Amino acid sequence: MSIIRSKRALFVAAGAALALTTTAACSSTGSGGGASTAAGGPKKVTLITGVKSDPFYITMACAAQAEAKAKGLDFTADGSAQWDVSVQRPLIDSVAASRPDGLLVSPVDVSALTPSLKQIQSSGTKIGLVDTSVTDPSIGITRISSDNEEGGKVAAKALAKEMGEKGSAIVISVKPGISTTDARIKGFTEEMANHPAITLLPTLYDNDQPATAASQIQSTLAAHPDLGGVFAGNTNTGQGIAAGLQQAGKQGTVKVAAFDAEPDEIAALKAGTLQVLVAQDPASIGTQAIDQLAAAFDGKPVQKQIGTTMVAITKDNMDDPQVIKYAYKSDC
Ligand code: T6T
Repeated sequence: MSIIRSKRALFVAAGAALALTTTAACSSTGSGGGASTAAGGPKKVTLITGVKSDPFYITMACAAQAEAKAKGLDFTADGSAQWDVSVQRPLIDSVAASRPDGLLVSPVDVSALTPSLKQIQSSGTKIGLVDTSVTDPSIGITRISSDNEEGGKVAAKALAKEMGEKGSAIVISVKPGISTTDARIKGFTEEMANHPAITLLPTLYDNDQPATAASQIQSTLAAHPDLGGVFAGNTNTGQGIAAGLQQAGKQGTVKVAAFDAEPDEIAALKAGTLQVLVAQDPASIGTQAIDQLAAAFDGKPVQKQIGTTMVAITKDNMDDPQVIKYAYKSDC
């Protein structure tokens, strides 16, 4: 077992299973029970995720719902139909009208939604930022996410090894201005600089559309026959790249490290089209977010920043129950 420590993460390599755990940036207690409103009813909590149909967010919402029930909170969840500010903003603004006691939200942009969130927060709703966040530090009583920069580094190290430390590689992700995927690209790019025989091509963005990612990987293959590796910034990108490589007959030849572990990515890993999945722990994000809101409702200390676990899943370790338990769900 080798342990690699980074500024916020303990990186534990056990065989091929790599687990990354991070600890809260500040220590505090806080997991109070659900409190009632002044009117005597249960506190109302709303969750708004990035994309409602995304297994990462479904897994998060299922866990948040279970924890909210255990804490006696009145919980509702919703999410955008697609990764788009103009779609998520009306959802967030409708929360303002309902004035919940707590709002958990994954903002699809680091700044465009801040005015709406500021207005909701100033009216007394306690906000928790889950997964993605915003650059304005005044928003949110708690921020809970994976250490995405470290996850990008994990992906780069694994991909360089899969590529035999040579050839061209490319990053395909969602769009600029998303806190999580931007951090992954930063970590990946910084780590790739330590692998000088690998040429990193300019990053491409697919707007979270698998079909776009599939077409992008095929045109990249046509322009760069020496393409040896791809980093997919999230689930839909991973799905699209797997499909594109299959269509080009390059599955298994071009190595892929992808973030996340939704069912299609797990199937692609089994089929050998994807080689490494950096799985997050969305269930822990959802559970801990509810716990922090409940603590706030009870007047107990709240942890401002919480980092959650990531695990690198490969064909060699995916039968290990301690690893595959991080696979995402498509329903509760
Ligand atoms: O990778 C996750 C999430 O962490 C990211 O912020 C957006 O994409 C996902 O939801 C996966 O599609």
